[in-house]
Amino acid sequence: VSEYIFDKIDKGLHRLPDHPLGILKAVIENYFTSQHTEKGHFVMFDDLAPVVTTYANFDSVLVPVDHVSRSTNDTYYVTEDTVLRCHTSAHQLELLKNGHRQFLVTGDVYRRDSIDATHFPVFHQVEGVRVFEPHEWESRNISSLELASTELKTTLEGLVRHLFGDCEMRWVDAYFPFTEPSYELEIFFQGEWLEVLGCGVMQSSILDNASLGDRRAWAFGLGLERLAMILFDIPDIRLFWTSDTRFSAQFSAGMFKAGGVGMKKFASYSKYPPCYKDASFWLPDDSSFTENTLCELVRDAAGSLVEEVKLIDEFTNPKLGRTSNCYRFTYRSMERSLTDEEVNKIQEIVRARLESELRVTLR
Ligand code: FA5
Ligand code: MG
Repeated sequence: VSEYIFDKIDKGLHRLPDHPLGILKAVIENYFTSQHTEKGHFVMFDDLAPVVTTYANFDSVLVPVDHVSRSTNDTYYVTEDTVLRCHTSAHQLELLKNGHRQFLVTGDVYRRDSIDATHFPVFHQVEGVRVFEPHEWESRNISSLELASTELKTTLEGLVRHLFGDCEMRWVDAYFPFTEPSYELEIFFQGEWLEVLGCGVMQSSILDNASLGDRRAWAFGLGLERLAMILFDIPDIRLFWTSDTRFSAQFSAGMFKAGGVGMKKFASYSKYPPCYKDASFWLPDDSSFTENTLCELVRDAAGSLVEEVKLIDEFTNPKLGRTSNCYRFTYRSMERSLTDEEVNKIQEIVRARLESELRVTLR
């Protein structure tokens, strides 16, 4: 785990009442508090520790032993059998076993991922779980699966309407090892469909493991940053980490208005100019090079000054049997203009580490 990531642990942005993530979390919790079920209110958790066992993060939610998400290319390992959780689903089984039947878990999660305006290696999720009793579907004369999936979609569509009023959204069939059927919800934002949550009907074997074999449950996991970007019109995910008061002064607890009607959006202060740097290199002959590793290296060298890392050209020389990649790095500060010297220095470090750590041959 790099210094840059390590430094983010325990920042607890979602527990700051005047931070956009804290504001949105409170709105979501209030929405679920208003959903009275026969079991009463949802129970809220927001300070479960982010270091979890590989059992909790993967096995407890049925992630196969050979699944890519387990690799060090995707997940930050702390020790051989502990990781920085890559999703809040890591807490599902433990909380069910502790007797909870409907709950939300909000927390920071960690992933090695690509770099652009909607991806960041540390982000926040809200997990929701609700368990149904046999009489709830029997009394309605429908199957347990139908009850859980219908209720799931209604609840989440209700949440989206509560947040945004009328907005363009669509359900997409998805796959998660821990739910069946599974869906993702996308919302139209900045000219593109943005995936905001994954959800589904919980696999029976998870309920079995919690001694709840005769019940049904739904679960969802939403990305708090993505929803906050839409709600407040925040253009770049790095802004959540800024200490610039031109950002923080625009947010306060209680500013949310239902459906977003009449709510003040974020007024972007002027964007500073970007600085582009390209690097072309031959990949090493083994298949050790990955984009995630590259992004991790750049994030470590540039911190939040890197805005995007993008593959712009790739070709294989058939005679040499070697592949060349050209990546474009976009550097831009959210707070100030960067100097040429500063960017050149970062890029020099990136280039040197590309050769020494990722063993590419710069062209
Ligand atoms: C999951 O993490 C599942 N655990 C969600 C789930 C829970 C499904 C319960 C079913 C039942 P996924 O990897 O798609 O799924 O991430 C969920 C959400 O997190 C995404 O929809 C997105 O909103 C957000 N997200 C994912 N990666 C990033 C990232 N790098 N930066 C910011 N947000 C992200
Ligand atoms: Mg997804």
